[in-house]
Amino acid sequence: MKTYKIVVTGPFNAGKTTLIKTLCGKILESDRRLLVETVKQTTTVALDFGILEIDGQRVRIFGTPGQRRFFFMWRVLAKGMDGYILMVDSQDPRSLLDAAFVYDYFRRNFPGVPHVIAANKADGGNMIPEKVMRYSLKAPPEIPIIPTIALNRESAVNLLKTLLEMIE
Ligand SMILES: Nc1nc2c(ncn2[C@@H]2O[C@H](COP(=O)(O)OP(=O)(O)O)[C@@H](O)[C@H]2O)c(=O)[nH]1
Ligand SMILES: [Mg+2]
Repeated sequence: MKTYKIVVTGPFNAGKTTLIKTLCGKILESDRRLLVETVKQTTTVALDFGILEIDGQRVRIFGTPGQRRFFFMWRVLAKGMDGYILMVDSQDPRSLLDAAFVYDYFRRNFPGVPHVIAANKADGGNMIPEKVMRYSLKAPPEIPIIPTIALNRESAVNLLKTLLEMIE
């Protein structure tokens, strides 16, 4: 059986842990309580890990921590990856700068690795327009920006399948 290593990255609160839970069901997670109360009470500090089978292929998924102070983990997790997903909260324009920082890091350090951008929380009313997202992230035209609902299995699977097709 063919096995893929996929990394899910992006800023704090974008929906990375949610996506991996939706795809894999049970996952190993490392969320810890935040010392300060923000939009959510816990955050991923080391990694998320889940595994699933899709169309006869095995996919191992690693989620990175979002906060910059844990960014030394990014390189560790990215080693040997076949592709990655950049998760962006399409309802939160303030997170675009952080998303651009993460994306820039990945493109610089892992050039040529296939990837897609998930415009997550597409179930909300006020999505950042695709053009604005592409411009802010400096995403090349050939990189798909896919409206995604990480809470929804069909949407999550569609996102992953799009990426796997780019790898083959
Ligand atoms: N409405 C909506 N909320 C989402 C979606 N995906 C994630 N969330 C919520 O966004 C918050 C952050 O998700 P989480 O997976 O912890 O983000 P992470 O920091 O990137 O791992 C949580 O409250 C999720 O329930 C989505 O597709 N739609
Ligand atoms: Mg997380």
